[in-house]
Amino acid sequence: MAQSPNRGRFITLEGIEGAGKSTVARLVSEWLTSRGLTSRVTREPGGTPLAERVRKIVLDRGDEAVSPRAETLLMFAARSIHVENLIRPALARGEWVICDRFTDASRAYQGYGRGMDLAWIEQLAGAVHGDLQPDCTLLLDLPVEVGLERARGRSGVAADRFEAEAAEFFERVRQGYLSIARAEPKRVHIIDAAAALPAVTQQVTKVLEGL
Ligand code: Z5A
Repeated sequence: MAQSPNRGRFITLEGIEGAGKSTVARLVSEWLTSRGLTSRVTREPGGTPLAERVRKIVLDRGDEAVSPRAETLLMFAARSIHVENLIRPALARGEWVICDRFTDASRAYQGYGRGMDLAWIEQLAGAVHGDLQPDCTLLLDLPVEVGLERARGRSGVAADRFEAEAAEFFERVRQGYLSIARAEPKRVHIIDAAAALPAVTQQVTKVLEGL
């Protein structure tokens, strides 16, 4: 996307389940507000009413199988709606967009986790948002068992198709995320998310100040 001087910044949050993305999204939004910047917190899959309907289709555990290929396509269908109807318009208005997961999640979960061809995922990314990339990605990294324990500590919500996966799956996803971070160190900042919240906040703030 040709960057107009007034365009907002696009920040994405990534990590395995229970890494603290929603918590950090709120923190980033408050930090931006305290500096007089308007921000918009959103998530994937979802973020708009129509994309949230696709989210339900792809996450719900139904009787009918969803192949890794179909899962990947549904993630990008939801992303296409989200990019066109929410992300691009908000950035054009000068708002900062804080997105809980974006295409790195497709690379990590569908690519490294499910074994889908990474080159094919890049083709889909190019078709859906070729000229729009995150300005900054915070990768909340922590051991799988810590993330799963945190996530499962939340009561009252039935496990979705991902939450029902085994620890080995999340380990592949975590290693995938770390490979992405090694390949793009300028964009992807690794945050030690196993640390207590004040220490996480400190790491995140340091990255934001550098933007
Ligand atoms: N998915 C995909 O496969 N491909 C794609 O392209 C996309 C997504 C976009 C839904 O994502 C699923 O979609 C996801 C991958 C797939 N499945 N999985 N796994 P989601 O982001 O909606 O769901 P999630 O990853 O399960 O999010 P989450 O469990 O809500 O985690 P979180 O937002 O990272 O964590 P949190 O809610 O902020 O924190 C979890 C708990 O830990 C909570 O009680 C906090 O108070 C606590 N917490 C947070 N930080 C700390 C620290 N530092 N110390 C102690 N406790 C903490």
